Amino acid sequence: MRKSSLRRASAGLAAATSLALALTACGGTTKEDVKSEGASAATGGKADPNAELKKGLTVGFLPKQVNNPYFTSADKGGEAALKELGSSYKEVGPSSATDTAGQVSYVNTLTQQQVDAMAVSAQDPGALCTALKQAMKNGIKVVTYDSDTTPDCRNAFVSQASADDLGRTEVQLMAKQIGYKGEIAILSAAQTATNQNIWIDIMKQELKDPKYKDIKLVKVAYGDDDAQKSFQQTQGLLQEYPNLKGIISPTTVGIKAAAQYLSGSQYKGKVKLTGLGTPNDMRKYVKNGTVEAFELWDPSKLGELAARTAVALSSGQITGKEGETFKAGSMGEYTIGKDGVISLGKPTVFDAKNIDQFNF
Ligand code: RAM
Repeated sequence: MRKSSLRRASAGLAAATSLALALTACGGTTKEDVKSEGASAATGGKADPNAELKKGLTVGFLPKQVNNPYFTSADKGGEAALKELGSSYKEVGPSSATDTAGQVSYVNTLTQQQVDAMAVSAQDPGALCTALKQAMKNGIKVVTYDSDTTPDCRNAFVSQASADDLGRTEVQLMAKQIGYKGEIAILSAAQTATNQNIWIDIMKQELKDPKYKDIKLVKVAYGDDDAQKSFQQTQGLLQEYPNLKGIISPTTVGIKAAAQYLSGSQYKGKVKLTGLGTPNDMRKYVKNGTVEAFELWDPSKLGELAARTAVALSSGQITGKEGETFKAGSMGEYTIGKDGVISLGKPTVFDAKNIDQFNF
């Protein structure tokens, strides 16, 4: 763990400890409740697949970053599902994707407000753990979505697509576009982001296949899901590596900023760009020849599935154990996989042929 993360984590620990004392002292939760909830927090006891879905619950959404259109779309999907299910939605969260301490205090706020469940996209795999465990001890169900913590810090993780699929397909898309030859770079989000870091690890594994022997990954840069920083990092990559053939940006903020930079530069159409973006952000860059193909899932479906998972957990239909199944309304039936992971499905690849069929 980096020093700053350590500092933040211990600040989080202190906050969560005093919160626990405050909660037990004010009588809302007794020590016995805390103990028994704590023992079953990770597994949540026994699932009853026939349990009725509860109404009147409150589910708090805590994205990595509130002013990111990707999360606006994801959380709207959560809000609509909760409305349909007769429960309430609220959203809190930091405006910067590198404000881990802020995320910790939002977890504590939701715990203090005694929400029934929270859906969290983690900026850092470990930093939120103490606060999330405290929430679970207080009977709150914790679902991570988009970006996970370690499995012991939540009941279930709603994943956008398998990390393996995402990491490998991004390399495959890039390799095709550059004819399996040349230097490439990655423009990521925050250096601590769980989701991006897993995808990057898988990209590196995929690149070990002999068919990519003429491709060289020269650098991983971090734009922190900040448009301006991502734009500058793209510019920096091209200055530092004049032979660069392509950039993979596994973040909606990064790919948009990189497309904007390339589109107005001499590199337009020559330096290839792929990764994860929304069709609405990328449409103009596909149409003007800056970008050939990129991919994503539907963020609103991810938010919807996170909300439905939170309600199923709070109703006791599932506990987060591998093999449990539940019906996610019109989305159909989902089965919980290894380590409590629920996968939304396969990503969609967008290009000039299909991009106009999508509006998100
Ligand atoms: C950004 C965020 C988010 C990621 C998408 C692809 O909006 O980093 O976590 O899933 O990109």
